[in-house]
This record gives sequence, C-alpha cells and structure tokens, in this order.
Amino acid sequence: MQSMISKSLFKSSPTPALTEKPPLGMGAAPLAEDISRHFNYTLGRDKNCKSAHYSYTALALAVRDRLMERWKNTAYAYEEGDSKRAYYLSLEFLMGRTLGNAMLNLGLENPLHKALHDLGLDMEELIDSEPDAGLGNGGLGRLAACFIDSCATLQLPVMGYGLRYEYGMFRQNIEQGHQMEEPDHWLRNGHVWEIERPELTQRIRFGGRTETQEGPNRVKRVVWVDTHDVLAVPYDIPVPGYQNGTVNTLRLWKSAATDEFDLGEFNAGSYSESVAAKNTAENITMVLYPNDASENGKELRLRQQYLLASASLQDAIRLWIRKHGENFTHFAEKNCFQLNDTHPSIAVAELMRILMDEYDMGWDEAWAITTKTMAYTNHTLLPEALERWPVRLFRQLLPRLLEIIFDINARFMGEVSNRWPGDFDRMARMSLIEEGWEQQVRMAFLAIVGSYSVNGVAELHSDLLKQGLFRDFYELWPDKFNNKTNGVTPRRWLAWCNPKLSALITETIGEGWVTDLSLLSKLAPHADNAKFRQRWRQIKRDNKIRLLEYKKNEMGVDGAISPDMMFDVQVKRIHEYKRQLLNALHVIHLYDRIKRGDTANWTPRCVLFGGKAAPGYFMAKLIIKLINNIASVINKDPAAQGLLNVVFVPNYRVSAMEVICAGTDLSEQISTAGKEASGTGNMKFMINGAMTIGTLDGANIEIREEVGDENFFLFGLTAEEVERTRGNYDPNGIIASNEDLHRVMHYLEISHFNKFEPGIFDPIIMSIRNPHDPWMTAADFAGYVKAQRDAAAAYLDQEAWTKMSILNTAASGKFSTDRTISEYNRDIWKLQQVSALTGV
Ligand code: 26Q
Repeated sequence: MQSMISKSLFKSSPTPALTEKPPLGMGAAPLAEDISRHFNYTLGRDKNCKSAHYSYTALALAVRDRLMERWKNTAYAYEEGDSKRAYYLSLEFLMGRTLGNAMLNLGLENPLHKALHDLGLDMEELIDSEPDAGLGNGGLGRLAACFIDSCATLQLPVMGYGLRYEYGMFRQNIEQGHQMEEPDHWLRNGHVWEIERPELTQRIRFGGRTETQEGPNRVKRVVWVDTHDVLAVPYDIPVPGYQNGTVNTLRLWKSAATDEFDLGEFNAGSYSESVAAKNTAENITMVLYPNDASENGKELRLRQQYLLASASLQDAIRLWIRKHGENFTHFAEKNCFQLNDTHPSIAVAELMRILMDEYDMGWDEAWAITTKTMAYTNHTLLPEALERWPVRLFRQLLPRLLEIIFDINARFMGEVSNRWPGDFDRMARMSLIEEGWEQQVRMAFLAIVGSYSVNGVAELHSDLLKQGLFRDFYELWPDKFNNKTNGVTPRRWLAWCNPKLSALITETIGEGWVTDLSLLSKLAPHADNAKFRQRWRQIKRDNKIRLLEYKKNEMGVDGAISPDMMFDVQVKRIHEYKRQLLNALHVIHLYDRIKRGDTANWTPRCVLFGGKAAPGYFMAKLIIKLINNIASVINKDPAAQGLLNVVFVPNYRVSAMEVICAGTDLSEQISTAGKEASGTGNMKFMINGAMTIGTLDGANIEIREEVGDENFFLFGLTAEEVERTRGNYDPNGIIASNEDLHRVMHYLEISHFNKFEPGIFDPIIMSIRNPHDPWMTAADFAGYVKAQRDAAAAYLDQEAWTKMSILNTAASGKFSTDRTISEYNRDIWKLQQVSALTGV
C-alpha cells in the first residue's frame, strides 16, 4: 500500500532545481506581495470578495510559506545528526489558534502590521476569524500543546502524535441557563496549517483472530488473521520554536477505509455492508470524546486509542528502518515514547507485537526495548477516572494485543510473587487484569509495568500517587517514580495574550524572559516603585476593558460592569471536584449581604464563570444552570447594581482564555484538596498578575511557595484532613452552626433562584447536605468566605494590591513549560539539543 502510494505520487524524484529555494523575505514588502499573490492566485479571489476568511487564509499562507524552509531544515538536521528522538503520544492536542503564535515565533509581528496596514486589512479581525483547533477537553490537551511549543523552542527533536478529529470539542450555547451542545466542524472552511502526507499512510488492523504458525527454522510465530483493516493517513502541522529556526512537527492521524472494503465486499454484492464497513473506518477519528474523566467501555474510543498507538509506532519504526535497517540493537537508546495519561498506553503491547510478530524478535529482547522506551505521565488521582477495558471487548477488537497483555501479566505476576511470596492479596491488587463479574484490563498498570518512568504533574500529586493509587508499584520500583510539575508556554500565555504587559516587562527587564521565564524575578524590586505600579495597574485595567468587550461580543449583550470592579474568575471544565458550586454559594452569600444591607467598605466585584460540562454529566450541567439562574436574579436586582455582577461566558476555549487571563484580578483555584492533579489555568493567571484564592491542592501549593503566603489567599482542608474527615463528615451540623451558610442554603431551599422551575436544584441541595459528599463543599465554606473577605479588603488598597500583582508575575518563572520540558529531558528523554539554523 505504502509503496503503491509513493510510486504514484513521485514518478520522478525531486531535483535541487525543484527543492532548493532562496529564503523568503521577512520584511513588510515581500509579505504584502505574498499575501496579495495568495489572495488573487492561490485562492482566486477578487475585489468583490468581502469575507475576512479569504484575507485570513492569504495571510496564513504567506506566514506558512516562511515556516516551510525552516521545517524542512529542521527535519534534515535531525535526520543527519541521527539524533535521539522523543514522541509525545496524546489523544488530545488543544492547540487553539495558530496564526498569532506563528507570527510571534517567526518574529513577523511588526512587518506584518505594516504589510496589512498597506493592504488595508485589519489584523485583529483576521486573527479572530480563525477557528480554534479544539482537539482536546481541557488541561491535559492544552498541556500537550504547551509542551510541543517548548520542545521546539528548546530545539529538542520531539514529535507530537495525535488524532485529527473532524469534530473537536463541542460548541457550548447557553439557552435558558442550560448548556446546549453544538457540533464543532472546525475543518469546514479548510485548515491551512496542515499538510496531508498520504505517502506515509499506515495500515491498522482490527478484529480477526490469531493463529500459531511454524516459521522457517521451526520457530513458532503468531499471526493475526482475518482482520478488518483501516488506514491511518497523517496530516502534519508545523510547530515553530521561538525565533530559533526550528520547526517541529505535530502529526495527526485521520482514519480512512482501505480499498478492499469497496472491492471485496462490494463485488460480493453486499453493498450496504461494505458501505457500513467504510463508515466504521472513517468514523474512528470523526469526533473527540468530550469527557475529561474517563467514560469506560466505548468501543469507538478503544479504536481511537489503538489507531493512534499503532500508527505512531509504525511511523517511528519506519523512520528508524530508513536509517538503520531492521537492526534494533540501538533502538531504545534513540527513541522514547511519552504516554499522555493511559489513553495511548496500548502502545506498550503494540510495540511488543510489532517487534515480535513483524520483526521476529524474541520476547525478552522485545520487552527490554519496550521497557526502555516507554514513559508514562499520570494526570488524575480520581480512582473512577482510571481507564479499564473489558477483556471481552479487547478480545473481540484486538485479540493479538490481549494475548500479549496476558503474557506481560503472567511474567509480571511471577515477579510480584518472587518479591512477595504467598502475598496473593497483593498479586490480585497489582494484576493487570481485574477480576470481577467482568474481567477488565487496567490500563494504568499496563503503562506502569511497561514504562521506565512514571510521573505525576505536581509535587503533591506525585506524592499521593506513591502513597495511594500506585503504592504497590512504588514499593516494587521506587526509582521509576518521579515528579514533573506542569507549566504553560510563556509565548502564548504572556508574550502573545498580553501585549501591553509584555511590552512593559521587556522595557523594564529586557526581552530574555520570553525564553527564560525565571528572569521575571527581576520585576520584584519594581513593585516598590509607585510610577511602575501605576503603569502596571493601568495595563490591567485596559485588559479588563478588552475582556468586557470580548464578553459583549460573545454574549451579544452589554452589562453595566465597570473595569474598576474586582474581576473574580473561575474558568475550567465544570466538575464537582473543582467546586464551582462553592464559588456559587459564595456569590449567594455576597448577595445575601447586599440584601441585608451589610455593605460597609464593599468591594464591587464581577464574578465570571466559564467552562464546559461533559454532555452526560448531570450534576455538572445542573451547576451551570444554577450559576446562570443566580446571575439572572442578581444582575436584574437594582440592589446589586454596581456592587455585584455575575457572568457565565459561554463556550470557554483557548482563545477565550487568552483574553480572560490578562484581565483577571482574582483567580479561583478551589478544588477539594487532593483532587486536582496540578491545574494549569492557575499558572496562566499568576503569570498575568492575578492573585490566587485557593486550596492546598495540585500546583497551587507550589504557586504559594514561590510567591509567599502573604501574596496568596489560602483556605480549606488539606488533602490529609479531607481523608481524615471522611466517615465523620457532618455537613448538616456545619450548616446549622454557620449563620452565613445557613442563610445561603435557605435561599436555595426556598427556590429563590428557580421560582418558576420548582425543585430543579434539589439534587444540588442534597449533595451539599450529604454526609458522603466526596467534595466536602460545606466543610470549606467558612474558610472560603473568610479568604474572600481578605481578598476583597486587600483589593480596596489598590497600591498594595498592585504590588502583590507584580510580585505574582515576578514569582511565576517556575511555571514555564520550558522548565518542565527541560526536566523531562534531563530525567527521562535525554535528548541532545539540535540547531536547525545552519543554512537558514
Ligand atoms: C478517558 C477515556 C474515555 C474518554 C475520555 C477520557 C478522558 C479524556 C480526557 C479522561 C481524562 C481527560 C482529561 C484529563 C485532564 O485534563 N486532566 C488534567 O490534566 C492537567 C494537565 O496535567 C492537570 O493540570 C489537571 O489537574 C488534570 O485534571
């Protein structure tokens, strides 16, 4: 198949006359020239074309042209240096928009401003016409996007492998306060940033059965037969480093039907079966699963996972063979696969299959290679979110892989019983196969057993993994376990999204911070300079006005919100453990104070919420409805005018956060301690000078360590206290003895926010009053209200607040993914930096 495609595409091989071009001009004139050429010739538009889409595309193509030569040179540099490579395997890459980032990283912002001005085009309008690439749910997917940005900036040979979903994260509309989901057909108007590479198509097998055959010298080998095959076609997206000549690759697979489907079954007369089979093939990458906690047992999801793992491994092995032939002796020294959670962890078994069944390797050699190349990152502590697949489904869909998993498990159980003879409880706990009414494969355990590194994403999270979920494995292999605290890319999350603050920072400490965020610490002394504070405050205010403008455009209505109010923001996926409900209870409390006339020294505030709920998550959707109902009562009440506003911004996404984080005063990070693995929104806010109100959870702990406890509004039970409280938690006692909470509950219980929708919030009331409430919302209410009071009081002293804001930015240097990726590289990948600049 592969050779057939390449033959038909390249009848004659390209010559230097065809491939070697002088570098394109980076000034305004050649840029304007190219934009206009693409508009008129590539796109065939004329003076009657009014749509911003075509001007955007022409601009994007002119920028893309400038990435191409750097992209090729980077590939050549990696190939020639025979560099060790790492592959980041992820079911999600939440990239957001590409144009602005490409402009920034190529250093084209100024010349393009001039070029577009000369062409009479409005840069902002064009930038805003690009749809977000929403190929992820939330933190895990956005982390992958920040990681590949940092890898390119650090000039590391890292490729991202993911899926090219036709439909990304759904669009969220709010109707009568309810979340409504709409499909996100983000590719409808084409995607200029991708290059299809049909010549690199891979074949993926499903179904069928296995047979043992005798090979040439009587060696037994397993063959997987009667399979239903699917093709995986790669689409490459350039990932530019920051002004360094490097352009790495994000390779996304699209599923497609093989030709056999049409020919074989079609000729046999079973037309509808053959079309249905074609659909099954093409459905695999049709849609992103919109859950950010696992939804178990869906066959299509397992197909997605296997397609990604198999196509990516085959592709990496193709690259290897091109250079080294079928000699795998040094494969493990030169390749590393980082598994983004358990979603691609079937890769462990798939690499074994490829090495044994396709390249005749024995078990021990294949296992040695696998366990020296795989590394696994865990992103959750919630036990219900750990992936398990029914053995029955595995047998049906991936029979050969199930055999291999059973073989891995048999050998692993032998190892456990050697180490702890007779400890059958432990064996049952550690088995890759969970027994029960239905046997299940524990994907996290497969990932741990098959990897040489297992990491969590913040100090607390990594510690809790070792003490809790993965304790047995930690006792067996303490050296495998490590921590890599998350970060965010400072290019998108400061340089790009906050141009005014970036300019002030660069003017004050120079531009080095863009690639060395620790340099932000040089801002600290300026916190004592009144003139500097004044400029800092003015920029935050401008960004708040920009946020209000954004809100107006997204919601179609204007509200009486002043930029002088405190902007108190919680944006993230809606989940009970993240406790948007606690925030909502506090809003009701503020409203109650207003109604009681308890408004002396009041800090006017705008409480902004945003986030999507998984479509099947009843409680999360009900929380959205509650927030919207509260908002509509409060915003309409003249008593609250100028004192309190509540906003739910619909369709929260990457491009929304770019505006939101720059205009935030107070960042809400209020999860039940021990539940949020890290959080990364918390870091975006901090870098942009917001104060955090938060629990001792995830990376909040490290944020507070960096900025000092006097610059952080802390409250709530610790992770240990949460666990100790379970079993004797008495929310009704707490409510009875806390006047404020009692009154808040009263508002809910008299249906104050749902007068015409009786009873709809009863499940929320019951969850707060439930002694088994896993999120212990009532337990943290009093502490939260106190911390909110402190924050409000602090905001009244604008000089002191601004100082804290500056100190937050100054202390945020640790939370760059450049630091995170350097640590992955130092401890796990061990790649050499490769400069692609030679020649460019
Ligand atoms: C699994 C199986 C089937 C369908 C969906 C899923 C699925 C999809 C996405 C399960 C989980 C996710 C996403 C998890 C996630 O975003 N976790 C977050 O990862 C961030 C980056 O490390 C952390 O900062 C957050 O704390 C963590 O919640």
